[in-house]
This record gives sequence, C-alpha cells and structure tokens, in this order.
Amino acid sequence: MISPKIKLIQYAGTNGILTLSPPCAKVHMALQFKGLEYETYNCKSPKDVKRFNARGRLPSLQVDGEVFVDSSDILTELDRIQPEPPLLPKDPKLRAQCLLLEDWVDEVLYFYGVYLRWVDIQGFAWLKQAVFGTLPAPLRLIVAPIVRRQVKSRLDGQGTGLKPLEVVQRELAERLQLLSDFLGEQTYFCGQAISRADLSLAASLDQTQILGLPPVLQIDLARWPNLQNWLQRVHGAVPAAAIKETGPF
Ligand SMILES: N[C@@H](CCC(=O)N[C@@H](CS)C(=O)NCC(=O)O)C(=O)O
Repeated sequence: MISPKIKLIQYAGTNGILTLSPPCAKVHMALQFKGLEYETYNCKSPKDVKRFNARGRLPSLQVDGEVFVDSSDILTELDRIQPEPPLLPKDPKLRAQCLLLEDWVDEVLYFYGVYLRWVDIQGFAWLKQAVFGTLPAPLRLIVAPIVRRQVKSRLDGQGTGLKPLEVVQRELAERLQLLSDFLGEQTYFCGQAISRADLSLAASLDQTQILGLPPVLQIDLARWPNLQNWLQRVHGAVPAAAIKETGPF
C-alpha cells in the first residue's frame, strides 16, 4: 500500500519545541503514535491560516491534498487511514468515556491554558517573546496587543476570561485533582491502551512542563504523582511535541 502524503499545518513552536498549540501537539502525537510520516508547515499570519481552514483555526491536516480541520476530526481521519494502533477503545463504554474526556480536555481544560498565557501579565510576557519575539520591534509592539485583545474577547465570550486569576488557578487545580481521581491506579485514562483522550491531555499538560516557563504557566505534577507517572508512561510510547529532550521526562 502506498503511504498517504500528509502535511500538518500548525502554529510554530520555539527553541526545539514542535508547537506551542495543544491541539497541534495532539495531532503530532497521534501521527507519531501511528508511525505515519508527515511534513509540518508553520503558518505565518491569520491570512495564511485561512488558506488551510476558512474558520481560521489550526491544526489543519492535508492527506493526499484533502484537508481536515479540528484536532478531533483529524484523529478520526487518522484512525481511518491507519487503523493500527487504534486511538479509540473497542468497548462501547470505554469508547464513550474516551470521546467525552477528549472533548472536555479540548473544550474546557484548554481555556485555562489560554487564559494563563494570554490574559495573565506574566504568562503573556513569556508567550509574547515565544510567539512574536522574532518579529521586528515595531511590528511586534503593534501585533502582539491586537492579537491579545482578540483572544481576550473570545475568552470573555467563552466565560473563562471573566474570572480573576485566583479563581482560574483554583479551578485548574481542582480539575487536575478530578483527573487524578478519575485515573486512579489505571494505566491509561480509558483502559490498558493509550487512547485519544490520553494524547489530548498529554499534549495540554506538556505545555506546562516546558523549560523556562514563568511560575504561573507551570504545573507541578509532583502534586499528583499518578498523573506524573501516567504522563511518563504516555511519553514512553509517544514523544512529547512540547518538551525538549533535555526536559523533565
Ligand atoms: N477545538 C479545536 C481548537 C483549535 C484552536 O482553537 N486552535 C487555536 C490554536 S491553539 C487557534 O487556531 N487559534 C486561532 C484563533 O482562535 O484565531 C481543535 O481541537 O482543533
């Protein structure tokens, strides 16, 4: 069988990190988990993004020229073109659990990270350098605050943007505790094999383990040892998209 030609269109990373976007990192991990070869293209501007997704969001994946958007739909497509190893459990209950958890990570947990990176002053100082640092100074000084205002306005609409930092941090810690309780002593979140729920959560948590982050963007996983061990297990099977090899795992 001829391998499909795959191109992942994403937001760039920095300093050896493949991407700073959790959903783009999730797709990297799924491609690597399946052993599929692919190229990566880093979008350069919102206009560039719209060439690959009219909705203006990344990741986008080209498979033999056909375009797929949204990380969850992309993973479904990857299971179709390369069924082994599967990203979904076969058991209907575990399968439902897996898709619900993936959705929760992508649509709820994700916004805590967006808040801490774009709204919090220290988080944004780090992100600004990482994302806009290579732009010439005049452009950087104009573009970064404009994008920040757009993101903040969307986050207000979603709800998380309206909360003070202390509430966001408390809720995030409570949700990590829930994840830790959910996982318990299980090997992976939805059974004995890695699933797309594991990839989605790992892709998000990896972003908090990048070296040199300000404290507000770090999560100390030692507070939840079973999550820390689980992340290590996931990365025993799939390399992280967000951590340099010299990182903590
Ligand atoms: N649920 C979508 C989220 C995609 C998404 O929001 N991606 C962000 C990057 S992390 C994006 O493209 N943001 C640009 C924007 O909102 O204008 C997925 O999983 O693909």
